[in-house]
Amino acid sequence: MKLVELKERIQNIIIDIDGAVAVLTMNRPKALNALNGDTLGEIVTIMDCIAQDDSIQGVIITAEGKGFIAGADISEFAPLDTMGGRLRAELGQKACTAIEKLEKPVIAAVNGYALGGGNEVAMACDIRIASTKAVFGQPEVNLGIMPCFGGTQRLTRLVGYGIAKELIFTARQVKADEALSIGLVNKVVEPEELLPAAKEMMATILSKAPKAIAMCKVAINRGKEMDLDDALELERDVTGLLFSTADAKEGIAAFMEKRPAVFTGK
Ligand code: CO8
Repeated sequence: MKLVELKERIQNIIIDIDGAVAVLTMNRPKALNALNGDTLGEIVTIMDCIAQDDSIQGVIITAEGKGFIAGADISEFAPLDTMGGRLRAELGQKACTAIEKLEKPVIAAVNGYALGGGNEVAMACDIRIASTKAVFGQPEVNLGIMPCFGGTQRLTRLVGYGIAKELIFTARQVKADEALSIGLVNKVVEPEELLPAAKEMMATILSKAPKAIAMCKVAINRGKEMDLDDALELERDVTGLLFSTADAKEGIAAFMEKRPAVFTGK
C-alpha cells in the first residue's frame, strides 16, 4: 500500500507528503501527544508502509502544539498488570525499532517536550534537530517505572553510561542547548526554523544515492551491536552490494567525467 492511501486510516498522526518526504506530525496536542496504544500501533503501520513505498525516500517526525511527545500515555497505565506492562513495553519498543530499522533516513524535528517515550521515539530517529523550546528527559522513575521503549539502551549509546544513568536516575529534564552539548541532538534552531531546517537537511541527504544512504544506516545501526571485526565485515559486505547498483556506476562515472551525478535510486 502507498502511504497516501494510509492517510485516512490514521487518527493520531497527520501524514503530509512533500515530494519524496513523509512529514509525520504527532497530533494529540491536548495530551501533549502522549503515546497511547493506538498511536504506537499507528507508528508501526506507517513505518511498515513507508518501507514498501518507493515514492517515499525520507521521513521527518514532528508534532502539533507545545509538546513533541510527553511520553507514553500515563492514563492507560493503571489497569496494566505484569503481562500488560510487558506487552505495552513491547509495543513501544516495536514502534521505536520500526523507525530505527526503516532503511530510509528519519529526522526528528523536536518542537517541545520529548519526555519518556517521546525522547525514546526521537532517539530511534537517525538525526535529531531541536527547537530552542525543546525539553528532553526520561522521567519514568517519578512514576515508579523505567524507560522501556529502548531508553536504557539508546540513551546510553548516544550519550554514554555516566550521563545516561544521571538523566535516568534523577529524571532531570534538559533543555535544547544541554541536549546539544551531550550529543543527544545534532542541532538547535529557533522554533520557526525547525521544520525548514529538517527539510533542508533531508533534501541534502536525498540528493545522494538512496541505496548508499540505506546501507550506511544498516552498517551504522547493526555495526554498533557487533564487535569491530564483525562490524567491519558487514561494512565490506554492504559496500560490495552497492557496487552492483546503477547509482554507484553513475556516481563514479559522473566524478570521472567532471559532471554532477544523476541518481535514480536503482
Ligand atoms: N500521558 C498522558 N497525558 C499526559 C502526558 C502523558 N505522558 N503528559 C501530559 N499529559 C496531559 C496532561 O494530563 C494534561 O491533560 P489535561 O489538560 O487533561 O489535564 C495535558 O497533557 C497538558 O499537560 P500539563 O497540564 O501537565 O502541561 P504542563 O505544561 O503543566 O506540563 C509536562 C508539561 C511537564 C510535560 C507534564 O505534562 C508532564 O510531566 N507529563 C508527564 C511526562 C512523563 O512522565 N512522561 C513519561 C511517561 S512514561 C514513558 O513515557 C515511558 C514508560 C512507558 C511504560 C509503558 C509500559 C507499561
